[in-house]
Amino acid sequence: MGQISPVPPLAQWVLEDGKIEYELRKIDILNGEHRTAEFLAVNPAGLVPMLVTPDGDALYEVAALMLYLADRHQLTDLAPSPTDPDRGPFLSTVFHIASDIQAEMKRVHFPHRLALRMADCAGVQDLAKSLVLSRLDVMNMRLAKRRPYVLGSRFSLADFYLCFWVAYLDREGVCLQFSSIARLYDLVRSRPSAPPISKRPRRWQRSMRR
Ligand SMILES: N[C@@H](CCC(=O)N[C@@H](CS)C(=O)NCC(=O)O)C(=O)O
Repeated sequence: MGQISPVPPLAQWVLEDGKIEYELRKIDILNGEHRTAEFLAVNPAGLVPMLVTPDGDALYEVAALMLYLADRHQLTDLAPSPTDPDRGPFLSTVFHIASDIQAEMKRVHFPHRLALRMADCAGVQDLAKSLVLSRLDVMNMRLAKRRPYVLGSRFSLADFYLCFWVAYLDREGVCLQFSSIARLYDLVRSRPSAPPISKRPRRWQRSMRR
């Protein structure tokens, strides 16, 4: 699984953290490798990352990959088990990040996919940005109540997932506005097996200042 873009390191981090054996195959989306007949035959959605399981299933959607790996390998330090009372808040956060934060960020990066005319791109991007910020605001309020991690005193992959996107967007801009997210970010970075969250190359960053 894998390719040269930001989303794959999320699943790869779970593989590394869980010491799960895997083989990485790079798919170059800049050269359209995710649209070749060979790739589409395995994953008709044409998206990376994709994980081919030992049973031969081709899975996609990075949040699903992380949950699948954590559950299958019983990585309860990363994801509370189905009978754990923390499972509900954990799933709710992961799904919120996947569907309401990450998806909106894709619009920040690729506004032309939604705009009918080039002139509308700036408006699409501004709207997506303000939606991301309002959702980060909610996340910040939740973290202020149940702190410092998403699940209170316990780290989980939901923290890593959120911080990954904060770093990817504009870490300084987001942390200046949301103090509980800033605290979480520092904690996640200082963990002994610190996940690979870092400032993205400038060409990928988008300012998130209001
Ligand atoms: N919802 C998917 C989004 C995956 C996604 O957008 N991947 C990008 C690379 S980071 C991609 O495959 N882009 C190719 C395209 O959109 O054509 C997920 O969370 O895995």
